Amino acid sequence: MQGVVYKSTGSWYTVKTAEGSFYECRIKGKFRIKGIKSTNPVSVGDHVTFEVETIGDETIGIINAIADRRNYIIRKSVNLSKQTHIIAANLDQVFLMITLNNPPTSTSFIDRFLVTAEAYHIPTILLFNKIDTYNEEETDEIKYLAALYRSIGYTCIGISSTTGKNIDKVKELMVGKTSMFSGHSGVGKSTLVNALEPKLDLKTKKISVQHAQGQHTTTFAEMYDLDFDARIIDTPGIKGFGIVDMEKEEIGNYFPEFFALKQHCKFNNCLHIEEPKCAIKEALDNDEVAWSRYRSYVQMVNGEEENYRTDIYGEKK
Ligand SMILES: Nc1nc2c(ncn2[C@@H]2O[C@H](COP(=O)(O)OP(=O)(O)O)[C@@H](O)[C@H]2O)c(=O)[nH]1
Ligand SMILES: [Mg+2]
Ligand SMILES: [Zn+2]
Repeated sequence: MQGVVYKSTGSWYTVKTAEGSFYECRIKGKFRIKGIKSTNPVSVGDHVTFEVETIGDETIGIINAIADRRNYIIRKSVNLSKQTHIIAANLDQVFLMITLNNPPTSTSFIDRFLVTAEAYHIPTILLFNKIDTYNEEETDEIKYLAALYRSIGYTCIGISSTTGKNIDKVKELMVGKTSMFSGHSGVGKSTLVNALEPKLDLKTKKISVQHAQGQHTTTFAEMYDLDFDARIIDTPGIKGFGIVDMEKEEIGNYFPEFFALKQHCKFNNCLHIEEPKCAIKEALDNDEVAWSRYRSYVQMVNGEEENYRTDIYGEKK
């Protein structure tokens, strides 16, 4: 039989078939997936093949194959440096929720997130939440940001999860797809999901599983069906995609507006920092590339952490 993994607790996997039945499954033997050293071979969102076995009056599934992943997101395992934990697979899109204040979301955080999403090949939509709370100046700042990210090619929507403003637009984008909501704690992810489907009443509780060694706890993702033909993956306690290892030279490729220009740089290995005749720096001087974006880029190339808030023009605040 075939199905999609909706939940995993490390040793058991809940798999839903196309007919809509759920099976509790285990894995047969040890899986090795090419190129990934992962603590969990199967993750939420995986398409798997399994055989049904009946032991006594208990029916369980034995997973024997995983389909190739369209994409996946990982984070480093807490204890083992080289190992990674696959959080979720086969996402159609991620919604990054942003608020100006309560809590503040910096452009540096947004850009880091977008770069990682580009690297993982996951389309991102920016949701500027809590628009019911902003004064005129703050509304202008949101409009500026939305225009900036739209010009790069990202869909941006101003919403209010509490008043319901533009929630229908979010719904429309979700139909037929598997989505994930990300953003800092407090931006309104749970409130939005509850607004999308009140009866789901998303379990905000953490699904924590204590590992056998008792060294640390791990939180697992879970997939939910919404009644307008949409699925969401909830990742308790994980605000973004975690870390991804990237070569310096690679980072610029994940800034779409830089990538579009880089063929015009004099040097084809241009890092857009010190090099002469750099198309990105020229565009920056002509206000065709945003300073905040360039600043985020330089921070990433230099391996700096996002540790202070910048305003929309990239000035320290
Ligand atoms: N005014 C206003 N408050 C909101 C909105 N969305 C969420 N909140 C509030 O922000 C707080 C955090 O929301 P929550 O959904 O728990 O955030 P999460 O941590 O991202 O899941 C709660 O007090 C919500 O009521 C909004 O659009 N407008
Ligand atoms: Mg929440
Ligand atoms: Zn350049």
